[in-house]
Amino acid sequence: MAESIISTDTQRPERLPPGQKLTHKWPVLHAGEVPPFDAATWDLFFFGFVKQQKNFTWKQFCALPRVQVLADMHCVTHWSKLDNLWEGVATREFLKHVEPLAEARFVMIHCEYGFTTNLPLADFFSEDALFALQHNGQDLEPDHGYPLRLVIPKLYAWKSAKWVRGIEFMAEDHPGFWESWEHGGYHLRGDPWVEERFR
Ligand SMILES: Nc1nc2c(c(=O)[nH]1)N[C@H]1C(S)=C(S)[C@@H](COP(=O)(O)O)O[C@H]1N2
Ligand SMILES: [Mo]
Repeated sequence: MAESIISTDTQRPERLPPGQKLTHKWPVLHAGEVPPFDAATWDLFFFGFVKQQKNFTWKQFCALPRVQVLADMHCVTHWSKLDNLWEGVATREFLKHVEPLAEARFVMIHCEYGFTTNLPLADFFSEDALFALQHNGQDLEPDHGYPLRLVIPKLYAWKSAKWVRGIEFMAEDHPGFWESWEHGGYHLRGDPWVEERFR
């Protein structure tokens, strides 16, 4: 049985962060094309400021213990989708396999076709953060990140990177795709409760 985790934001009396509206549909939002998936060549690579870099094949990733996380999703474009049940592998699980160096304070998430997003290390290893394979009992749709996306419930949804392939541990913070000035200058952290929308 997968361990069950409830994201603490789902227990707030007011579920909607300031400036957000409820949606019951699930909008699709990303830059560029939906990538293909090939289980034979797919891998998930942990590198940068770690004691030893580590690579997981699809088979190795699928053998890891699972968690289920109930969480809300808040997009910076003002929609929120509540009560998502994600299933996958907790980011914390990887602390058993990868040892970040003392200097590591941020991560850069690397995805198919070069999409990136940056996060503080503490947010990446938040107790409700996971690499999700499923949403509400179904494998992710290609549009929503199949086979694997990151889910960081406590931050705006652009940090929940779809089609994730690599985690780079960094000593200093660097802007990812949406955080760069060319693509909108989104906030380096992105806490929806204090409207960290832009930097
Ligand atoms: N690889 C990738 N992941 C991404 C994005 C992207 O452009 N590329 N956009 C982000 C944004 S802006 C949002 S709001 C969420 C939306 O997830 P959804 O399409 O599953 O609703 O995905 C995030 N993950
Ligand atoms: Mo977004």
